[in-house]
Amino acid sequence: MGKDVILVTGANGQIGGVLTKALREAFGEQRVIATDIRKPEFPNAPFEILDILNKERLIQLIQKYKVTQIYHLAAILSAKGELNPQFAWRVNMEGLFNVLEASRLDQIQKVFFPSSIAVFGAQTPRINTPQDTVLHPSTVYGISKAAGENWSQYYFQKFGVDIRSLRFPGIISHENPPGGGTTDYAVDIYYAAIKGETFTCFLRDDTQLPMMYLPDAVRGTLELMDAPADQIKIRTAYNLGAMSFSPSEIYQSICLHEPDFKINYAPDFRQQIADSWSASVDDSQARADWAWKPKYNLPAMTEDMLYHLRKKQNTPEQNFS
Ligand code: NAD
Ligand code: AKB
Repeated sequence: MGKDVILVTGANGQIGGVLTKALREAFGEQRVIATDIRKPEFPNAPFEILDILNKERLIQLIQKYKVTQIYHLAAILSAKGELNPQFAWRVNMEGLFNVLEASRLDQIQKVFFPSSIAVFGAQTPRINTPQDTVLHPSTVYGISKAAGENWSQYYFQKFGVDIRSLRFPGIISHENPPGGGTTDYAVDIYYAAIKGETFTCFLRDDTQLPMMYLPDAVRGTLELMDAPADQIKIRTAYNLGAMSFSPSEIYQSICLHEPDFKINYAPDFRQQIADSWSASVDDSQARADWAWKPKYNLPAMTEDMLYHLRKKQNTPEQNFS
């Protein structure tokens, strides 16, 4: 992997924490500069405070560390974004512009920008959503991701910035907590099961959504970024699938391990957001172009999540909440 130096924005988030670890294993600890607006709980390898709205500081860090690649994860997610739409738009769009412009000016070799199933909307075919389809998102988060996909393609076509992107489904992980999305229930439900609490789900029992276990999302990101540039045929963002399930189905998969676990349903404003998204996606283009293949289905993920959360619960120094 040569002399690449990677800067990660939003590195303390649900995906950022684990992706940064994986990048450090691949490129070397000192070659991956984690950045975020807030300090990590346990700072170790290179970390810098960076508000992505501060373009001068971004450029300063790129020059200080001689950065060659950027993984731009900092964003405000769907549910949190609806609470303050103008702020979410500013962080998501101005933040992306700062990364794109800094990448163009400083000749960054590769950029990763995660998109989301939030780009889809009520007019999008809900089952097996095609790669090329109607994008009329209903949230400010989805609008910012759809615009971001097109800006990414623009910077690739116009300026040759090698920016690559995936439409992540809802991500589930036992490590860093999720940051304010519509799919967060699918993480919270495992914590409730382990703590022996009744879980109140903010989505209806039959709400099918595309989901993915974080190890698959991290591997997919590394594989996309490692693929030869001429294999990357989609310069907006690739659909990426792994599994689809409803709250009732994830509940049943947990009950196979925790038979006394109880759930009830109290749908809130997030139901409308979920109803506007896909139930499943067609990711055949990612499979064809750079050999994408998920490893985890719902039963395998449930077994692994419960194993890791039980271990965390039994380790006193771990913050289990
Ligand atoms: P998260 O909310 O857990 O983490 C985002 C991080 O960005 C946080 O650590 C936060 O402190 C940081 N941040 C917020 N504002 C910032 C600013 N102004 N400057 C710098 N940092 C700032 O999100 P995540 O789940 O880790 O998602 C990472 C990326 O992946 C996002 O772009 C998100 O849209 C995308 N994505 C996530 C999911 C998912 O299910 N987690 C699904 C699809 C796409
Ligand atoms: C959210 O629910 O906002 C995210 C996403 C699917 O982008 N998890």
